[in-house]
Order: sequence, then structure tokens, then C-alpha cells
Amino acid sequence: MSKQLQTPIPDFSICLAWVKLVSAGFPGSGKTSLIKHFCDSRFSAGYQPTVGADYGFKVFRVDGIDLRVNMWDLSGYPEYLEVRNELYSGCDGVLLTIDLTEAKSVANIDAWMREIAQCCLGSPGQQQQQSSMPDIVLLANKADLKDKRQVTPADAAKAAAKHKLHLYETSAATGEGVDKAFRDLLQRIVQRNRAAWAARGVKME
Ligand SMILES: Nc1nc2c(ncn2[C@@H]2O[C@H](COP(=O)(O)OP(=O)(O)O)[C@@H](O)[C@H]2O)c(=O)[nH]1
Ligand SMILES: [Mg+2]
Repeated sequence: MSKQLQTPIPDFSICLAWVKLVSAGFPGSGKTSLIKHFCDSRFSAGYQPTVGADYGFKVFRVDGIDLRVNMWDLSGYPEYLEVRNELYSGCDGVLLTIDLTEAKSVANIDAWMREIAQCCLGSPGQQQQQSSMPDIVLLANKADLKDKRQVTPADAAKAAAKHKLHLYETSAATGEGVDKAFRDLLQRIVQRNRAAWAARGVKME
């Protein structure tokens, strides 16, 4: 065996804990903007609908663990259900976003929760079946547009309680609530996976 091959190549990716997050919710609710704000504190007022799905990642430290947060930003259009169905698979967390300036967005939470459950838990025999639901946060977005608001805090809280979701009022425009929502979600994911990651050799401080 050559000397070169005896020297192991350091694989830094094994030091990181991989986390998969996906976005869900109707087009225009602010999914892409919230992810952009979390990843690089950017906001743009122009609307560019997501086609199918976008992908990005950010390395983010939580409780002494470096996470590689893989983010799948899914289009909310009905015609992309098949794309979403594939990409929900194996996710640790879902960012379910509603638009506070759209009265109907609360009523639509039931349908999104059905979609998430079906796609994540699947039915027996389906390849993408996972054993438990991901951690789902409800991001009630566009909180900065106070005079256009059509969803009361009480209505959002009631919908979140019905589905046992962690609720955050957010604004991708001002950044209100965004970092806290992501950090809390990632902290819960760390708690859920810490033992398994430790067994796999993920670096922890
Ligand atoms: N004022 C305000 N506008 C927002 C906010 N979030 C998103 N938008 C705007 O809403 C539109 C749709 O946002 P986008 O992130 O593309 O929504 P997506 O279709 O759910 O990914 C864009 O014009 C954004 O600039 C927010 O928190 N406040
Ligand atoms: Mg989008």
C-alpha cells in the first residue's frame, strides 16, 4: 500500500451534525424571505416565486455543537406537491409559515398539517416513512404590516394550540422573531438528537 493511502484524509463533515429543515405554507407567505433573513440577514421587497425548491445551508452553533443546517425551501404551489413529498422525507424540522395579512391563512393550517403528516409519516410500505413527526414551528409572518393585519394574535395562538405547534410572530422585513424561532427550533432538534450524534462521533463542547 502506498504511503499516501495510509494517511487518512480528514473528513471535517463528520464533525458537524447534519440537520434538515424544510419550509411549508402558501406562496407569498414569506418562506423564502425568512430563510434568507436567517442565512444572511437580507430582505428584498420584490417577489420571485420559488420554482419547485431551493436549497442552501448554514453552519450554526447551538449548545456547543456545530450544526450544518440544510434548508430546503419548498414552493407552496399545489402543482409542486410531488416535489414537496420527496423533500419532506427525513426532515428534522418544518417551518410552517402563514401570512398575518391574509385572513384565510389560519384556516389553511389544517391542510398543511395533513400534508406534512402524510409526507413525513407516509403509509406502510412507502419509502419515505419516518417513525416520528418532525418538530414544526408556526411562523406568523409579516408582523411589521400592522395596518394590513387580518389575523389576531388570539386566532394564531388558537391554531397553534390545536396542532401543538410552537408559535412565533415574525417579520422577514425587520427581523422580528426570526432568529429566536430558528434558534429555539434548532435547540429542540439538538436535544432530540444529542445522544445519537455523540455515539456517531459528532464534536461537542
Ligand atoms: N412587509 C413584509 N413583506 C414580506 C415579509 N416576508 C415576505 N415579504 C414579502 O412578501 C412577498 C413574498 O415573499 P417570499 O419570501 O417570496 O414568499 P414565499 O412564496 O412564501 O417564499 C415578497 O414580496 C416579500 O418581499 C415580511 O415579513 N414583511
Ligand atoms: Mg419562496
